[in-house]
Formats: sequence, structure tokens, C-alpha cells
Amino acid sequence: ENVAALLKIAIERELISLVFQPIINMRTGKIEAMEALMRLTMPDGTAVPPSLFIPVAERTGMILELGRWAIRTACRELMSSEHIRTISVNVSPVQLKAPGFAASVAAALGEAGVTGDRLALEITEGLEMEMHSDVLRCISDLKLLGIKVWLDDFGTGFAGLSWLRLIDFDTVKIDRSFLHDCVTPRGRAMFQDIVELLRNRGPKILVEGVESEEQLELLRRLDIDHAQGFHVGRPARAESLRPLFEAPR
Ligand code: G
Ligand code: G
Ligand code: MN
Ligand code: NA
Repeated sequence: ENVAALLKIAIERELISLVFQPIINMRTGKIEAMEALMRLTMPDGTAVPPSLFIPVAERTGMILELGRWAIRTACRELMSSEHIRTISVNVSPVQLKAPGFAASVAAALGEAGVTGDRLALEITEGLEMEMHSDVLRCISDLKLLGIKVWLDDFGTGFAGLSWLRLIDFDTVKIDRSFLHDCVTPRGRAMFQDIVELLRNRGPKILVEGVESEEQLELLRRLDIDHAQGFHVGRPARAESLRPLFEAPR
């Protein structure tokens, strides 16, 4: 339909771009990674939100082309700045089920001369994804390449716990709604229970949606590993973020 036609034109005319949102290490306070977020901007400057075009791209299969482009672009960004330790890229279940996905990621890394451990792929638990054996095999292939596998939007779907049982995630991102609920005692208790559950399972914990210093302080008290959100930094063009990364000590 409309959006599908629009998306096709956008791909042809290169109206798709990536912005990056910083992720800090709570212990050092330093930016350690950034999440790549896709943007579609019309020639007249209007932004089409991912919530509109990603589902269409998934339905039409165009996500395969878009996704390959995003991973190649992220790898090139990693190549151009050795100080950026990690870039995370969102991947759709459609990509994980497509034959040859892990090989295409390996090729993108190889072209850029970047090691797999600098790339993280975010898998969302929001979408209900059947425990497809192809998906599990793909994830284990990605891990063999050294690629980090993160679970995104933890707590928003029903599948989160099943995912945790089956996959050894490097990082779990707690959905921002749980942090925002911390304004009530009940919400705060829930948040702490989730943190406790994850801590016992072993992945690094990243909390998204940090919008204030008070929230950042709460995360420090709870000994959270990583934070992301408007208070830490808004999504921005790569050029403006590069200087914020410092040489590793
Ligand atoms: O930045 P923003 O709020 O617009 O992103 C909304 C959502 O769109 C993200 O949470 C993510 O799930 C999805 N998204 C953004 N970029 C990509 C991408 O490159 N690939 C996929 N599959 N999803 C993306
Ligand atoms: O689902 P995913 O985590 O990939 O979504 C990233 C989206 O979250 C982006 O669209 C980004 O703009 C949005 N986002 C990032 N930080 C914040 C924040 O602090 N508050 C809110 N409300 N949204 C945020
Ligand atoms: Mn994400
Ligand atoms: Na998320």
C-alpha cells in the first residue's frame, strides 16, 4: 500500500539514515556504546517514524535490504572510529529467520575489518517470536562470530522469560516503562524484582528511558551496569557523537 510504495522510493533515493543514541557505563560515567536507530526523512524534511515504516518493511520483506544496509553502515562507523567500542543495531525476527543472515553479518564485519565483539544485535521480545529452531541456530552462529546479542524491551511481552531460558544474552535492556513506573512504591518494587531476576541470570543490565538525574541516581544505587535515555543523550548524527568517545585507558 502507500507506506510500502513510499519505502521503496525512500530506499532508492537514499532517504534512510542512521542516528545513534549514547549508552553509558554507570561505573565510569563514560559513553561506551551507542544504539543505531533508523530514520526515514522525506525530501520535504518530514520524518516518518520507525513505528510506521518498520512493520511495513517487515511485512513486505524490505526489512532484509534495510537491515543489511544498517549493519553495513554500523560496521563502517565502527571502522572509522576505534574509540567507539560497541554499536548496537536492532534486528527484526524476519532477519533472524532469513537463511544466511549470520553469514551476511560476518561479511559486513569482514569488509569493514571490524571484530565481531564490537557489534551488538538487539532482539526485541515485544514481538512474539516463536521459538523457531532457525532463529536459535542463527543466534548461536552470531555468538560464534563473537557478536553480542542483546534482549531489547525486556518485560513488554510474554516471551521474555522463555527467551532468557533459551539464550545466553550478553545484555538485557529493561523497557523504559518500568523505570517510569518507579514514581510509585509498587512500581519501584516491581523494577527491583526485575533487576534481581536478571542479576541472578548473569547478563549485563541496561536500563533505557533515563530522563532525569533522579532516575540516574536510582540506577546507581541499584548498581545497574548501563544506562540510555534522553538525560544521557538524545539520538544524534554520528559526527556529533564521535568526539564524546575517549581513548580506552
Ligand atoms: O528511535 P525510535 O523511537 O524512532 O525507534 C523506535 C523503534 O523502531 C525502536 O525501538 C526499534 O525497535 C525500531 N527500530 C529503529 N531502528 C531500527 C532498525 O534499524 N531495525 C529494526 N528492525 N528496528 C528498528
Ligand atoms: O525499542 P528501542 O529501545 O529500540 O527504542 C528506542 C527508542 O526509544 C527510540 O525511538 C528513542 O527515540 C526512544 N527513546 C530513547 N531514549 C528515550 C527516553 O529517555 N525517553 C523516551 N520516552 N524515549 C526514549
Ligand atoms: Mn532497541
Ligand atoms: Na527498547
